[in-house]
Amino acid sequence: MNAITEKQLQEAVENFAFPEAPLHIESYGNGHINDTYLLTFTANSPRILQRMNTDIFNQPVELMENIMNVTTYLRKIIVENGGDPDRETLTVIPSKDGKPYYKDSTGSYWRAYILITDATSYDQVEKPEDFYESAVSFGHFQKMLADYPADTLHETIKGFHDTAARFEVFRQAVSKDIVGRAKDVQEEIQFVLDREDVTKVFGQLLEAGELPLRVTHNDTKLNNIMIDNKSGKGICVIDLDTVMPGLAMNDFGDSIRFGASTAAEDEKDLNKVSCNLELFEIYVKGFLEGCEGRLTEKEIELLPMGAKVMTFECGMRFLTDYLEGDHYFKIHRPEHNLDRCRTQFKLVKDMEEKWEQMAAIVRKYK
Ligand code: ADP
Ligand code: GN1
Ligand code: MG
Repeated sequence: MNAITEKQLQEAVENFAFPEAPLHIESYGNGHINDTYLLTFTANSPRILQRMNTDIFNQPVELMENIMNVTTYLRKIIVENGGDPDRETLTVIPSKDGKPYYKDSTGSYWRAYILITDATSYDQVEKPEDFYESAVSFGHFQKMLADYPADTLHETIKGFHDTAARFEVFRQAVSKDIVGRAKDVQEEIQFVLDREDVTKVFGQLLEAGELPLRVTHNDTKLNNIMIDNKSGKGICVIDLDTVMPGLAMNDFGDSIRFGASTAAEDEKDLNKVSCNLELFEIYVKGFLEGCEGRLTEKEIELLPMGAKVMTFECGMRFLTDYLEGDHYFKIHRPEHNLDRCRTQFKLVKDMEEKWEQMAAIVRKYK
């Protein structure tokens, strides 16, 4: 995506139905995909403004239709349960012409949300309790959407967690080698090639009818959940761009790859990176509680595989992006995607070594 100009940002701000002109606008959060701003006002509560990444989400109108439908559905359940829908799900602020997005004069798409205040989105686990709460919330999110009409959802990114298809894209990136980086990352490339079988596990089970497709979040990293500052509870699941039919194990697994790691996703010192089994166990417990008994025995048994597949897939995606010249994930230094890829592969290796222990932990909660 092009850099956002001041004029473009102003145009977007002026075209949403905000109660007054913002006092202050700043870049916000650590997401890898959208351009996020925090807007503060004199007499009103803050708002989030985002330029959507249409290189990645190339059907922004359909995407916003998904978000409107899913949040309307969730609001109803939250109200029935006596909750506060403005804090417990995303609230879309319409544009001045009544749409859930604004298309600016350069063709960029924008959207705005109520900011969930007095809550934090964490980039790393600071307290195990927060990780537990995130697990309950992501499990509960899936449970709340269990009866959502999945066939009405647009597929916002085709084959988002089709790991085998992503493996083919990776192979292409290696063979094209458009920025000439392949020679420097042979070890990482070999790491992927050695594990082709990992990319096929879920696809084969799905085809054999052994796994249910559910409405899942598909991007369950810790910073996509707001933890209430006072109660410590997981208050709101955010970043709903990839809510689509998917696999329960992948939602579990993506949380593990990010939150059960002992280091940041982009840590350069790999000695610091491992999968913390205490955090793994905490997440298993919380996620299964949140799902309220809805997962099948097979799904539960495959939770460790979800962790491995999602970590492997993410590492492979970072490496693919590095080989393709860093066009997908936002980077903040030249080798950022390579550093991220290496932490993921270190985690995969660590999970391979801890495989029996991970399986034994899951068996305790079956
Ligand atoms: P990306 O797809 O780039 O990750 P997100 O929608 O996750 O975009 O937003 C990036 C970050 O902005 C989040 O991790 C969170 O910190 C913050 N954020 C986004 N929406 C809200 C919201 N409604 N309330 C509070 N914080 C938010
Ligand atoms: C992206 O949007 P964000 O930053 O929450 C990505 C995820 C990756 C993650 C890696 C739409 O998540 O799939 O797992 O980065 N989202 C998309 O940190 O590709
Ligand atoms: Mg996000």
